[in-house]
Amino acid sequence: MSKLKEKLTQKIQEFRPRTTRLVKEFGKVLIDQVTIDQCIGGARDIRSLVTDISYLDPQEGIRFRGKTIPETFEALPKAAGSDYPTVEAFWSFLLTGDIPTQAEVDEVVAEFKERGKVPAYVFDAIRALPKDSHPMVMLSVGILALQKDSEFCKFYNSGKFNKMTCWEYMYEDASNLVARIAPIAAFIYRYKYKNDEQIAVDPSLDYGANFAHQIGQVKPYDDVARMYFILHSDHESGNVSAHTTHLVASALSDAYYAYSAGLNGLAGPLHGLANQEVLGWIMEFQKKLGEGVEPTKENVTKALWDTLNAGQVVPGYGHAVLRKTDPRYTSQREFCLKHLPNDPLFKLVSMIFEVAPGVLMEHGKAKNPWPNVDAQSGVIQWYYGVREWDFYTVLFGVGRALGCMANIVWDRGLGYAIERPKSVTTAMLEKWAEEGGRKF
Ligand code: HAX
Repeated sequence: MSKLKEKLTQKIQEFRPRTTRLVKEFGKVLIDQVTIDQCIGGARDIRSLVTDISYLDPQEGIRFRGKTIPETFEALPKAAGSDYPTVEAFWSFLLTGDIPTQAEVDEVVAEFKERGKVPAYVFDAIRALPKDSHPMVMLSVGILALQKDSEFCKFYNSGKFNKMTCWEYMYEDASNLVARIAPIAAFIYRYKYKNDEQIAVDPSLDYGANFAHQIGQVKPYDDVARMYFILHSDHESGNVSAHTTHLVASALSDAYYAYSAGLNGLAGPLHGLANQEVLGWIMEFQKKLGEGVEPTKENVTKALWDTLNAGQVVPGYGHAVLRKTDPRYTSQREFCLKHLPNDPLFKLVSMIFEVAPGVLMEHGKAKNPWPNVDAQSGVIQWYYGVREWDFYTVLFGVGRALGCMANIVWDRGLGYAIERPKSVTTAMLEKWAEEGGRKF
């Protein structure tokens, strides 16, 4: 057994009594109430999911295992010659909550090279799709194709299924999925946009550097990949991709079924596709502006109002939980200030950042007028030559796999139940509205 799995076994065993005690001794303690607008309005803010892997504070933003983004980057061992930690170090941290030693990271790096070998039938399945399929379809199909080799599924069908140990098989699938999703994404990139001229894995490289290599990028894109995958990994459990993955896995579907479904949710324009929408919005804006015309605060303001007046959302702005600038936006902005401060697209995105919150406040609908992670991410990709912006959500999907997979391993480790909230009818809501609330 790998050291990481050994450590995880110990962590899960130590943790279990906490969950068991809460259910047994305090199961009926009230922690929230549900109102009609929450019921109709997307279950917003209802406290009904549990995760210890990340927590999203509306004012502060995300913490991974209790650490802010800068603290996470600071604490984890860095890739050789890099400012950023390896994805492997972060994976170990998300799973266990412990900062791994360099030796522990090296072991995961070596393990991922074995796990990361993608079976040929996955590529065949992707190649069987029309080439103008969206790359998120290709990614979702690629992940689903892996299901055939699910260890969890084999264990379930073995007749020896056991609720206490099934997490170990979920861990195998989750680790394989994380290790394989980046090479699958790289394959899709080269297949769809680079004449199917594939670049072989370089076994001397870590996860992020190998992804850069396989899509045909050079330094410092290795750091872009590491930063990008880590920043997009997890945003507690209520967002569509994480929640879908958790929900599907709660039926004891394996990691491949669950994450393929999660990716389909990520592909929505109100969620992960927003990064593609941001670039699309900017390109449309520049086209309308005409060649040689400089963006100004005035014409950016007008473009934002045009979008809002057309009944559309401003992509990259607003959030269901956050009520301030997303620290994932800030982290990417800091990268831009260091590496591409004079890039015209970065300057335009910075100008939108100056103007959009005021416009959204005046518009008066969005509860959070500040930028989210997607407002900044495309600029970096564009700068380094990854200009096929319909691919950007695939990059998000690679990163999000880390959080979703760590979560479903723990879900099985702690024996979380199949998810099944209760629905009501509109007539019931109307009755309770008349009566001033439901009588318990
Ligand atoms: N532009 C225009 N209107 C906006 C808006 C924006 N950026 N953000 C919210 N609103 C509107 C909503 O559409 C809603 O209008 P209606 O009452 O007419 O339905 C109203 O303001 C209240 O919405 P809210 O409570 O502030 O926000 P929600 O929790 O309902 O939605 C969203 C959160 C992120 C979906 C929303 O802010 C949005 O559509 N933003 C633009 C798309 C985007 O950037 N999505 C990515 C979010 C981050 C993420 O998940 N990344 O993956």
